[in-house]
Amino acid sequence: MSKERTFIAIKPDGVQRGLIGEILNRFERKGFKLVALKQLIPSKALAEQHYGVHKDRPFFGGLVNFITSGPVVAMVWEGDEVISSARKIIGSTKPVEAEPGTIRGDLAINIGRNVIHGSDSPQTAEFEIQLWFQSSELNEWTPTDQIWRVEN
Ligand code: IDP
Ligand code: MG
Repeated sequence: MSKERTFIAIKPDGVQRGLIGEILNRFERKGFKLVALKQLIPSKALAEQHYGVHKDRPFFGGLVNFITSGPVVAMVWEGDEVISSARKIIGSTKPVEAEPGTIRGDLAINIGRNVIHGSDSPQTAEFEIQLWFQSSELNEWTPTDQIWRVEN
């Protein structure tokens, strides 16, 4: 087991549809620890850096317009293997392929409006966390019930 941090963002469609609580609940209930949380309307520069890996794809312009169109809820979650675990909780990129029980499987229809982002690797997580957050925004804390979630 390795303790990791991952970057998770509720996209503007998730915020507009009133799904913030529903989505936060799934990570909190699982047992992961929230270490940073803020709402912001991303700048074009931030969105272009975040999705830089997709800059040559035909959907890039539309994706940047969409992600900058309204508030995003940006978060960092911590826990054992949280990066891959969060991707499972989120489900496949295409909602039609996302299993029921996953966020996208339960809450989304269209690939361009798939409500949530999650880092896909340790390298991506590190890049995205420093892109979206100052280190002073990441809180070091120990939940009082931590002993009931992990072997110490
Ligand atoms: P991910 O969000 O599951 O990691 P990526 O392949 O990294 O998926 O794509 C990033 C985001 O770009 C997707 O979540 C989706 O919103 C958007 N996207 C990916 N492929 C398409 C497409 O074919 N059409 C429209 N949007 C797309
Ligand atoms: Mg991705």
